[in-house]
Amino acid sequence: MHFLKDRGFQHRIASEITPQAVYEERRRWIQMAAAGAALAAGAGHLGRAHAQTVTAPGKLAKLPAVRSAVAGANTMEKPTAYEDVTTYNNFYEFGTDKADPARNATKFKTTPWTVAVEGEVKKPKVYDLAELLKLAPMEERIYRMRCVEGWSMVIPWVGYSLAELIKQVEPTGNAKFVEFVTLADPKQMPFVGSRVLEWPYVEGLRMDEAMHPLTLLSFGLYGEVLPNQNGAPVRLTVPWKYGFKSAKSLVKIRFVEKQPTSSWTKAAQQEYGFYSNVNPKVDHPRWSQATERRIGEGLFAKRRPTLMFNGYEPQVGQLYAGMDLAKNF
Ligand SMILES: Nc1nc2c(c(=O)[nH]1)N[C@H]1C(S)=C(S)[C@@H](COP(=O)(O)O)O[C@H]1N2
Ligand SMILES: [Mo]
Repeated sequence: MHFLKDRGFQHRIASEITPQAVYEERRRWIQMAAAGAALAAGAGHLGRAHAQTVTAPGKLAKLPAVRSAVAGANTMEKPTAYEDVTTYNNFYEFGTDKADPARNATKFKTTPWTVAVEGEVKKPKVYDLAELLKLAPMEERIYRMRCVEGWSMVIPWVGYSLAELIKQVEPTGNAKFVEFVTLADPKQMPFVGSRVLEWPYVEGLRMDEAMHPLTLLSFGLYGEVLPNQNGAPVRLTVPWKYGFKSAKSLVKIRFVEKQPTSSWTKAAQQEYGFYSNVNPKVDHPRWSQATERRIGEGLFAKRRPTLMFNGYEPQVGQLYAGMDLAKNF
């Protein structure tokens, strides 16, 4: 794998992060050292571009990555605290309260793990997680994440473009859409079987959306492997669409001719469409989508304006040229 050496991270301090961030990080580091915290845990994060906020506690395996060169892949916005990213979750297989996934997924077994890639492809294959981990260089991507419920976060993911995997399996001319199927194991997931949604959780993308370099196959966040509650061991991250399109704990990726029906579309067709592009001008039938609450800013903080395509319009706008976005919501 293409791991960046610590020296590389040091270099990034000088070249890429703001003096304010450097200051904050140094102060945090001094405090940590003074408190007698294990330097081994802190030093690895010292040069991370986003380390001015909260770093991962270091309980999970490290997943080093190089900063992504993909256009638009690294917002300068402050990442949401690790604590919030890993305790305020939507992962209905483990419960419907935001705190449920972190509580109920502690024993979730993610090894062994395979992802079957099949359907309209010349080279279908069942990938072992180890194979997926080394299929392409790991990149860090700091994306905004906007949930359809009206809140948002900024999350530093680790992964690579889904396009890397798609190229390996060589889709046929009939492949027009990609369907993503996630694990549904009632033995491990207490809410699978409940009637909130149809299981397994299914999502889909149009082929050009799946091939877009911003569409990420994610294996980690904050420089470590994914916590179970965030969709370990591998999930999708589509930053310009509402969060529910980013299916967690993937077990199958299927190339198909017809537009797949998402679990959320099945549950409420008039509320959750296939595209689900973030759009401040197209409201949810039950609430406005014009603004959002940024998690971590507190309940009294001013709501932020929601950006067209979640701020990724320069990168993805042309995918929808000429489309009626109110109709194709
Ligand atoms: N399998 C599965 N994937 C899922 C969900 C889910 O309930 N089950 N929830 C979705 C929703 S609504 C959101 S907002 C994001 C949340 O991702 P996060 O908890 O890592 O922030 O995951 C998405 N992926
Ligand atoms: Mo969501």
